[in-house]
Amino acid sequence: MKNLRRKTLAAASAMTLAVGLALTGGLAPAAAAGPETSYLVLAPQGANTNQAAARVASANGTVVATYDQIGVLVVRSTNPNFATQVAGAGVESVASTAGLGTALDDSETVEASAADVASATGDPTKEPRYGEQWDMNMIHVPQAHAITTGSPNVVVGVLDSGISSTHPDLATQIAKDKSTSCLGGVVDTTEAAWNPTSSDHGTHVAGTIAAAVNGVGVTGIAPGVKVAAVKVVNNDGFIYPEAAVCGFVWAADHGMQLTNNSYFIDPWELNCRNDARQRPVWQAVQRAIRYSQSKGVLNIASAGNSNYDLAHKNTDYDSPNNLPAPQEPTPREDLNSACLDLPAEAPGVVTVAAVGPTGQKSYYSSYGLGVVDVTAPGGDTRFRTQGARSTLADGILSTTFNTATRTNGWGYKQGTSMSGPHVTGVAALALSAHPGMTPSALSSFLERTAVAQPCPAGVYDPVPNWPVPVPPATLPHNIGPSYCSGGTARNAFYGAGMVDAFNVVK
Ligand SMILES: [Ca+2]
Ligand SMILES: [Ca+2]
Repeated sequence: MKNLRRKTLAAASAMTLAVGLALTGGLAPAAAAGPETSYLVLAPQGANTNQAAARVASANGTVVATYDQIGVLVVRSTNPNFATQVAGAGVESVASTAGLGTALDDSETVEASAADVASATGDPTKEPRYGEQWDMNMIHVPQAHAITTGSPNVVVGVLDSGISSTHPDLATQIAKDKSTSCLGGVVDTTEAAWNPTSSDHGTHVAGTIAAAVNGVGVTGIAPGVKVAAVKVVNNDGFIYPEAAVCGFVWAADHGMQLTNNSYFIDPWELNCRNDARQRPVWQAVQRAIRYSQSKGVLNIASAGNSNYDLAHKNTDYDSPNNLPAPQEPTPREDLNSACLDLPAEAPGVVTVAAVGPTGQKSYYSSYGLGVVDVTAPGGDTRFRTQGARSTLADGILSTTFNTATRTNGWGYKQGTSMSGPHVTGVAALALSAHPGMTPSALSSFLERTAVAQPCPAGVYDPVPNWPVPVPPATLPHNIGPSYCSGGTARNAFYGAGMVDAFNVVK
């Protein structure tokens, strides 16, 4: 599973760190207390959390957040035996989340020069940097804006690393009263708490969805809607399950109709199917996702940047390179359906792959028949023209925030993290033009209006010998051949096709 090694390593380091802390804590001979650890405590589905809270107190835990809506408590405790002692009536399950943070797939930002300021015309194509926004032309954003730029009644939760509230292209676009940090599973609505600290990933995502048409910088897909920062990525770049739980519940309870999730928390890589300790954690996240859907939220998630077949990850083969297309690998029988990449693979979530400026699958985009629902521009800075080296301008230009110098700007990133917000922006336009659609109706509408795109024939390997013939071991983990299964109407690379901003509003 070489394609997944990087993330697995990141998660393993977090675990090592937790173990290291535990050992340090254990050195105090007289004290029974260990290091403070976060737990998710689940009450039985449908029950309130009163009984569970009482048990938490008796086991020397502190409830730091109560999610009665889904029967989940976020707890901290220094009691090394907390998980055992909290068990009992009113507690369905409990698990520590230590080591279960997943690293954000943060691609490098390449800063663009400062934007010129033009006069605000209301025409997105007159924004100073529009000439570099090939992605907006590809999904027909200017044509859509002739009909609507979106309604301020539509609020999109950006579950990410925060949004810069001082950015000239975003300051007017943020629903500040609905923005929060969810780090540690605990809501903190102060403006500083939901601004970016160590990553501008969320600022870039927010710009793609809703950067203003204001004569400065770039245009977003739906500049008439509002984005809310829901910070779930901690300062080390990890998304912990308790933050994701908090984020989904927050979005649901604050009238958001959409969330963008350009990350995934990935239990499968940690062998969750064999790990009883992890299962309650993922159950808590799944409860939160289901709850948000019940409150009318459509959640949109990126497929990942591992060039990996998500429909066959439960299979035994050393490498996709060994897979003779079109032969399909044999599924393993021990797949535990409770252990999926979340939220990308949770039922009802719109899962998004990525394409570059050619409209073909980005070299890094993960895929999977029945997993990928739609595709959208995410950039492809390597394989734009089937072998010619391309440029950084083949990434996605959006709003940035330099966390070292604390300055706002514009720059390029690429990834399914960037394609996801294109779908979210289109969904926001769709809801603006056709208010009141349920999440499932909106999801179907996005697929129905997408422009279907056939599979490339045979094995897809845009540049087999990029940039010169090199041993496979030295290639980046997400470069290599892949195989697209399925027909034109729906396939592994593009799902139902490329979302289209004009088709959803016309
Ligand atoms: Ca602008
Ligand atoms: Ca899906």
